[in-house]
Amino acid sequence: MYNLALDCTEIGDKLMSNAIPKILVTRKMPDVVNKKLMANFTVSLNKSDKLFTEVELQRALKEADGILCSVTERFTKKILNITDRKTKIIASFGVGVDHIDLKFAKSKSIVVTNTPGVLTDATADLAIYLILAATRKAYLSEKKLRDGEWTGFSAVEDLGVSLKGKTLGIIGMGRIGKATARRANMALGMKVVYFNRSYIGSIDFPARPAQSIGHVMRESDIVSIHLPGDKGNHGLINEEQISLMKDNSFFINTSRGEVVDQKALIEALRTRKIAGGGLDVFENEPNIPQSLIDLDNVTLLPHIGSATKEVRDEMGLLAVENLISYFGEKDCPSRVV
Ligand code: 8YV
Repeated sequence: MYNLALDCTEIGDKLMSNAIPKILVTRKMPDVVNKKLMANFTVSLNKSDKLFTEVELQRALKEADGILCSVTERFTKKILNITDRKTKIIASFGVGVDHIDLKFAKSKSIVVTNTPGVLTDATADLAIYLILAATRKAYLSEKKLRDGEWTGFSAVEDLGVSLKGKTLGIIGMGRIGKATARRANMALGMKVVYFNRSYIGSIDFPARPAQSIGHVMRESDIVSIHLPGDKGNHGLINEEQISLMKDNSFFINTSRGEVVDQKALIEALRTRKIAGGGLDVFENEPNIPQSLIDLDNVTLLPHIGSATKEVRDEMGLLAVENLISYFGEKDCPSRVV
């Protein structure tokens, strides 16, 4: 029987059959997801939601046929490279798979799946929220009110900037980049300029491609980052790129903290080189430098891009669908490698 160090092992309906694959779930999941898992597999849940140590992750790889993980579990080469590994599939809860060494997983024939599509709208909604929060000085204004420093209406203090007619620069015009741009254009009346490494054919709203990231940085009133967190993208938005931004412009990131030189960004915000920002992702989460916390011209959120009840259910169900397909010897709906 399943015997992991965690405090909860739950066994699905079909425990007694040896043929039922064993799935280990690294984080607490929505009820509907647990139910579907237990109807199909022998399941080990993590009810306390305690993070796995490296040793526990390796033990999981030795004991489970499949693992349902989240962004908090780092499947590095070191972790994956064990001789007696049983796990054949890692179904990740989320679209970004930068926490898994895909190249190594592939070389060991470990299948990796993700959950694209279902979180696009929620993440784009949050990018728009951050654009509005940054440009309307939401954090500063709310802080003033809560600190009892609001003395009443002023026609001239703490003014933000209007979005209509301003240019939103999208870096990474994938699903979420497009959904953010569409909202900005159609709902807020913004112009859109974007950079994407590969050619984007069909865009059903006005959007102008730029030649390079630098062009987007230069031309935009608001820059919004939608790049995958692959190693090749780490630090791509560096000091030089940030220095190209317009004075009084704003910086938004809902993708991965690692794609931005966080120190350079903090400096640009601190010196008011740029007017403000909105960040849902950070380098080395959940550690946030005090120098960023101290700034009042940036809204900071704890990686909640996909955090709605509906979307988290859908993400989990898609992860389970991937597992069911894999063990049913069918094509997984969203296989990465
Ligand atoms: C998830 C995300 O919440 O999907 C992603 O890549 O960053 C988030 O929306 C996270 O990955 C949970 O594992």
